[in-house]
Amino acid sequence: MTASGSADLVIVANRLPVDRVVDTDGTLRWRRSPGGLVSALEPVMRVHQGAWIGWPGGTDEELEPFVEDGLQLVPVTLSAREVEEFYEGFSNATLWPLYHDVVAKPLFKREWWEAYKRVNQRFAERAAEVAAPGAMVWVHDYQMQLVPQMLRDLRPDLKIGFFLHIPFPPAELFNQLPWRRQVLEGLLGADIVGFHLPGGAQNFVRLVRTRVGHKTHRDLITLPDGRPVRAGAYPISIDASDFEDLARSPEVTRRAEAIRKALGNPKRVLLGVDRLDYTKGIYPRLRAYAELVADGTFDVEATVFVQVATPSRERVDEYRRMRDEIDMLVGRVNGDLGRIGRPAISYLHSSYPREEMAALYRAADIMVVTPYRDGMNLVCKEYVACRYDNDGALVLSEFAGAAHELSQAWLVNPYDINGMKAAIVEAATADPKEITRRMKAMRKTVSEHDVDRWATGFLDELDAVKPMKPPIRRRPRRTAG
Ligand code: GDG
Repeated sequence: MTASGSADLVIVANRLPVDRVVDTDGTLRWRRSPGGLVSALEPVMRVHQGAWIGWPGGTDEELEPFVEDGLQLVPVTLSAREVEEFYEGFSNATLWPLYHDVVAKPLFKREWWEAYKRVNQRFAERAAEVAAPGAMVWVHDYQMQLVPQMLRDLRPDLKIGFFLHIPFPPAELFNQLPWRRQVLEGLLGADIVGFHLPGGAQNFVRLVRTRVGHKTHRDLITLPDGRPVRAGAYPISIDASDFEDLARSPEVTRRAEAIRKALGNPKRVLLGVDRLDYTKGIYPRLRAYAELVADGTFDVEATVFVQVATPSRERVDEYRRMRDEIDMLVGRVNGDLGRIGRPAISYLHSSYPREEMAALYRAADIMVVTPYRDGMNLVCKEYVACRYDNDGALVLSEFAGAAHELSQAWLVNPYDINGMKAAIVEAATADPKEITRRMKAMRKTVSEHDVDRWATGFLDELDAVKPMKPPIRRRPRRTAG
């Protein structure tokens, strides 16, 4: 058992919630990274004297723990080789495609697995050092699946929760992983293993029963020492009121108007916003739209598709290939179908401040979100939160976790190009009353189930976990003689 620290709540995530900024004079400072997870956890972090453990970006740099804006941050160093093997390799070229329906072929490399184990052990050791006796530790996402058990071995007194932000695949896919049993055993170190959807939790429980052989009953797993592990669904969300406030602000309102004007005041703006990732279904969505322009359903003088693709994982081969494919498609579509000052697709490979995102959401008549597979998808919830006028249509893939909550969207199968085309046309020609009815219902869901409810819901359940009594050690029997 490791000596304990003083944090009552420890967050373990691949990244720290700050980005390093180097000023023109060369001084280093940290800027809070935008994102729901940080703002959701910030209030509880403050109440609980929380600490956040994560990689600060960069390589081979030993940084001491530091406090930024009142948050205790504990950096974990990665070497250049570990970034390649643990992060780009095992996390993003093995687990990411495997857990997303094998949309791309997962690569299984033994040296990547070794790096994954090594880095997970380092994170677990850090958590063991900073957690107070009996503290809650919340471990996040697919990069950290071995941390729960590694941490429990070091600190059996802790309450450990795990949340997976991406889908958890069915046995038929998961079983491809050469280290499937070790990953399941790693996760079983937690008291609660959380997923976005009940289906993910069911896949996990079934795999534990069949692969590891533990007893299970519904969402409960009982380990041989009697410790229960609960698998549950905790659908993540956004800070809905914050997004709505942003969307209502005069700056964002003005910017939304300016965006439409810059686009030539078209009758209709369609929008896609995604990290440039092969799971997001950007290619089939743009193809579907291009066919609608080609067959005359939409005219480039009246309609435009704005696609924001935020740069992501640019050193992973599969991402480079996909970027080239999309560049080529957009170039061809605009070359064939665009007119001067009127591209069919306005394509932006760049990332923007949150205000600009809100302005884009405000400016768009139809939001098109068509992942092949997505754990949840926050973009569609952000769009809904920004539509305080109850206007705007959402076309949403049935394979996004969010489709389970936003059933009033125009749901599509991204593998079915004709189906997608039909849904886009339906959304574009729907009666305004119908659009309002659907948007109102989705807004109710998003405002009632916000990220704060997600975070407190999970942590309240973790807090209620009863610590296991340490096993009674029997004295060895004296043998006569
Ligand atoms: C994973 C799971 C799950 C994007 N571009 C910019 C920007 N963004 C923001 C969006 C949104 C977030 O990034 C993307 O979240 P998603 O949920 O859509 O997708 P992933 O990044 O794949 O997230 C996903 C999520 O984890 C949470 O559990 O929902 O299924 O894959 O918030 O707004 N933000 C800014 N500029 C950009 O250019 N400021």
